[in-house]
Amino acid sequence: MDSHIPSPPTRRLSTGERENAIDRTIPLFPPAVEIDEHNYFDNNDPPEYLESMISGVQEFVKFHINNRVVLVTSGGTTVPLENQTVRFIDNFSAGTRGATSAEYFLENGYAVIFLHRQFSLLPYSRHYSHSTNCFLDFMEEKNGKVVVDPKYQEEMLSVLRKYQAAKDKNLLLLLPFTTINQYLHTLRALSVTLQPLRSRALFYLAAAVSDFFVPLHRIPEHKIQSKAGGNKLLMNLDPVPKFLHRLVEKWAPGAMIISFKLETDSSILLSKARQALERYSHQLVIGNLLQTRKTEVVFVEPDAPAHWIRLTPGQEAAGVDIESLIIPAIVKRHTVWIKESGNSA
Ligand code: PAZ
Repeated sequence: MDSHIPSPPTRRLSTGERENAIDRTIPLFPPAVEIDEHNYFDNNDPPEYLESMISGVQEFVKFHINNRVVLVTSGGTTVPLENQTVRFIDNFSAGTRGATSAEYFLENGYAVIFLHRQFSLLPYSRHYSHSTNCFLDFMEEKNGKVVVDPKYQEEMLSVLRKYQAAKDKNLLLLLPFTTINQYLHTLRALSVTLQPLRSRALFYLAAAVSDFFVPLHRIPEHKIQSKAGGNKLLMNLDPVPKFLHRLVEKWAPGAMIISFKLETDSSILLSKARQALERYSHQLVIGNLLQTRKTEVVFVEPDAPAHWIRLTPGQEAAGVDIESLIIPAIVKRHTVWIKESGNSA
């Protein structure tokens, strides 16, 4: 054995002790109330582009005033650690759930506002843009020109037609976010803008939203420096206010609201989903586990037993999207919601 190999550092690195991890048994933060809303939005500036983004949304809502419109949120929010951001904390989500769901909502006659993490997967282009699905692999050279490989012609034509139809009929509005602050400001402004649609508006909140953040007044302007001696970086994060109840009660009264609950421990999924439903008083929580999210989800709604939606092994092997089962089940519920509210469409 080589006696010159230095012994592993023992003091400077975290030992990863379990007692330092976030305790998942502690009760959830209380839902945000009016004062929390003021505190957050008065002290964390809106993104500069928000006004012009919202005027685009107003046009879209006017255009679809008699149609069903779904707001799909997708991808993870970031928490910047510096104002001129080099480092940030991220939330897991590739955007597959959101992008795939948006396609099935379009197929079911909805206009879609797609509020997504910038550079995450988008409806239609998702089929060809992921690193495991590079668009170049679908191309070939023929007589000095780039053409689609005949093997993929049929599939690509079908995707292209749906994409073009969504564009031509002005059915898809893409709005990006990156940080938790951009997401929250945009979500609030959007919700208010969708109010004229009343119960025809559907919120499908699939984005993975940060639970902790650094408030504006504590974010350093420049890149955090590491010092000689390898000091630890201690982070002091505030809880992100839970605005879902404000959304249900104040920002989007009358709309149907669906949130997602992601867990990794199957023994707590159902209770966490039920807890969220009771706390925020919305219409549906869709629970999913990180490990199985592409093959099973559970619907948790008021006064009903939990309802699992699962792909059969045959559907899984055939590459069926679970969203092709989720969205029709939601459309049915939304139809009832609209009828019961006395609205049409
Ligand atoms: O984007 P993706 O398909 O990789 O993941 C989707 C998901 C698991 C983030 C989504 O289904 C979800 O559960 N969103 C809510 C996450 C949360 O509990 O905050």
